[in-house]
Amino acid sequence: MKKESNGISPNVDSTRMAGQLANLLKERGGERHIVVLQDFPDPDAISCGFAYRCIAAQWGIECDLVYGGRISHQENIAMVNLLNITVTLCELEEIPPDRYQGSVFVDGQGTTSCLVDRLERARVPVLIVVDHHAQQDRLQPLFADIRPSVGACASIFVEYLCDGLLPLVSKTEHRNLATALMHGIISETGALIEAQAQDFTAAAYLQPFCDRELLNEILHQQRSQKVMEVIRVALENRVIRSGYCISGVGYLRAADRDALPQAADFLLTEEMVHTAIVFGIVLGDREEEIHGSLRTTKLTVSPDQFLKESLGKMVGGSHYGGGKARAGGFEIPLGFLSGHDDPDLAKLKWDTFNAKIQKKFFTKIGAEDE
Ligand SMILES: [Mn+2]
Repeated sequence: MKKESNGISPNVDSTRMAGQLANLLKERGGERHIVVLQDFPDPDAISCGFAYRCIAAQWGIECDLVYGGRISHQENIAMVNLLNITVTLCELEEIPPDRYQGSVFVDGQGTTSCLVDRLERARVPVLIVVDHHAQQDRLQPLFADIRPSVGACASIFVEYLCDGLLPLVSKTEHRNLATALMHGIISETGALIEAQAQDFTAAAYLQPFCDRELLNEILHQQRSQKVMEVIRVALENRVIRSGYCISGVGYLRAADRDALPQAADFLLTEEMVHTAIVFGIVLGDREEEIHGSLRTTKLTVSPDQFLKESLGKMVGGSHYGGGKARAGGFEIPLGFLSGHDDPDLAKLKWDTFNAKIQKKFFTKIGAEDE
């Protein structure tokens, strides 16, 4: 086993993965790839996309980091701006078939992106999937590295870096990359509390290259007034039963969607509360949807299972929600009921969905009539 200069020894298995990935990149040299991030990219996904772009550039591969929804969390906006990471919102209904020679999925397996169908219609081959969520079978990539045991997907990319795919040196781009990956690991693992051994190993490798001042600046963005307002409403509307705190916040703009997980994080800080769920109707570009966020500190609550069992499936067979350790989310399209209404009808619509969703969760918990 070879020893890196900083004392981190890569494991044999990951060295093999890095080798396979390098072979694939060599074959695909000079191409243009689309790196698909989830619709609402988080720091883990953004840093992985950035890492892939830097790695692939060595084989003359150009990459667009693309998402289909929105980047709304103040920390994520600060991250892409301060670390100079270009990410692109895909607004095209159809992706021109000759634009990309391959797609790459990081921190997801195609189930959290609205771009998958569009890429399939454009016949863009799926090249690579690197993820740390449970195995899903939506895509058939040429190269897959799926490791649910790792806390952050960013840690898998750090392994590739130190296994020789792109040894970091002291230059601005690498400083930004190391800082992005460190932010990805920290935010994905609840400030390292949920981190696994691989995540600490990765963080140790990044440490000499990471810019602490920049990281500090990213982590201490102040909340917008809108986010504060959503948190206030969430606090006011909350209902607590058996340790579950559930709150509907009504209508909110797509730009403020990220207020939902932030409100859930905040509600989770109350005494006796172990699980917080906050949801609202988000006015998207085309359609209204219910968006919700779940946060839990209880080991016996699996967000994925809880949301799937509480909310069930839509007509097409896919679930309304899912999650990972400690966190989850859900989206319910309003379909025919979507669209601007007069205030009375809008209120009626919200009241109905609010009551229905609360009932589903409280039934699941067995606390309907408290
Ligand atoms: Mn992740």
